[in-house]
Amino acid sequence: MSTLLRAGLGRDTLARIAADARPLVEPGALRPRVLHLGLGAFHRAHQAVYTERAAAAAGEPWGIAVVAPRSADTAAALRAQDCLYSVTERGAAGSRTFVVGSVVEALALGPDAARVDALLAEPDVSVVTLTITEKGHHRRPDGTLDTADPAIAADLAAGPDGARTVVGRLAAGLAARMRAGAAPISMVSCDNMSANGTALAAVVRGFVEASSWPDRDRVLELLAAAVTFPSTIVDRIVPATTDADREAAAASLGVVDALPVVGEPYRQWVLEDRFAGARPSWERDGALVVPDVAPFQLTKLRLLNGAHSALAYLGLAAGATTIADAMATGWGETLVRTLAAEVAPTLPADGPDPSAYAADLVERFGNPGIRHLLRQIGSDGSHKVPERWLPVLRERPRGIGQSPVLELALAGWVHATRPGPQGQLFGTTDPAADALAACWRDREGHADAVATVRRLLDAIGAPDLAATDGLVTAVAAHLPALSAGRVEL
Ligand code: CS2
Repeated sequence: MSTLLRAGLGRDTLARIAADARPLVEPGALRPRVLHLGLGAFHRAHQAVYTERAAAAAGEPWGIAVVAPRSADTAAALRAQDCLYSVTERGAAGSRTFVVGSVVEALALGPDAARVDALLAEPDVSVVTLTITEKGHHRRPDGTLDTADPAIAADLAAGPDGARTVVGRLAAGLAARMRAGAAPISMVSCDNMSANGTALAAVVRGFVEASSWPDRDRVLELLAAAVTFPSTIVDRIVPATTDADREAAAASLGVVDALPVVGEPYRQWVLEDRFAGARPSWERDGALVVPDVAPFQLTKLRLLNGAHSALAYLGLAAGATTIADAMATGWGETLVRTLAAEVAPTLPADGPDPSAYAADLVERFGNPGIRHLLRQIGSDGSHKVPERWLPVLRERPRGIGQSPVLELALAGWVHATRPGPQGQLFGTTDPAADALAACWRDREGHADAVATVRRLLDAIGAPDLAATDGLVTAVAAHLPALSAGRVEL
């Protein structure tokens, strides 16, 4: 049946869906007790699933109010479906589609600012989760809030009611909650950054410090006493949804879902045990709540995300389109395994075993049901590369050829920042694209490979690595082969 003839997903059409594909909770019985910022596919396939299952297992009414930082359209589309949407898990053994019912309210940060503030002030809301991406933090390379960033500067100038960034809105909303003496609250970062809780705390506190609020010192004290920022590791491969995914979800459900998500069957969530108040019992759905997440966090960032970025830039240079394509080349699997061996000495000894982790990655990245575009992973490199590769390069010996896999990967990124006909080469996007493009020319308009590599490293906050002769020489030496589409591992 064509999608034109099918009814849309909503509470009144749930009965048409197979019983084992319906939500595990009764959406009408839930209250918004978690506020989530960042309405992307990842949240819908990850935290929202854990929260639904935790609520169902515990019989507690944990609903989520989701906030789209930019796209009012996504929030409206979700509202049009009574906040219901489907997840399709695709693995080697086939696929399964089911509807998730934990989202109870969908808002857009700009138009719905007053409602977001009201939720932040609500004592019953004791958890905020966030997937706002690395760039959504507006950090300087040293981790402090970039008050010169135009969006942050505008929020600081606008005052508490006018904040449009997540960081500004959160700072203002938390300040109001604290002033009103409402209950403590936990801010749970779910972005791919090391010590992500600490990173989020730094920018929220930084916003309050930079504000002109007369009571800002008092607000800072109250935040320190009543707001916690646990670090977490989230993991699930969830590519951007395509039209084909929408068709497949409709065919499976029998109703049209405008916002389906597709992901691998695997998922993991490790949370630091530092909560200020009540939270869903996510561990009832397999989440791990541990005293220290660092061993898991560094392993995941440096091995999974690090390998993802390396496959993205090298794969694009070699003409591949998806992660599975890159894995099917002669070098893909070797890259994942040798990168893990290179990174292993920089990982905490009490984390997962790096070579076993790499073996799992080979299988996950090769999943034939998942079309994860290299262009998507390669975007925002100026924010991802400093998290995924640069700390490893700093911790390893610095001589030429000392980190051969990361030198090659870095050359892949350098190559991808080259200005192309539409922005960056290969169509990757980056908020720093113009600054990166400018690194390809010196003041006289000449391009010298070693100098370009130095300027690019400088531009992403790594002057120390830019000054490391062995590294920049090795990276520059890979560029001619990459320009010819060859990955020489
Ligand atoms: C990816 C991640 O887009 C990217 O940069 O590396 O989104 C990755 O798929 C997830 O972190 C997997 O958990």
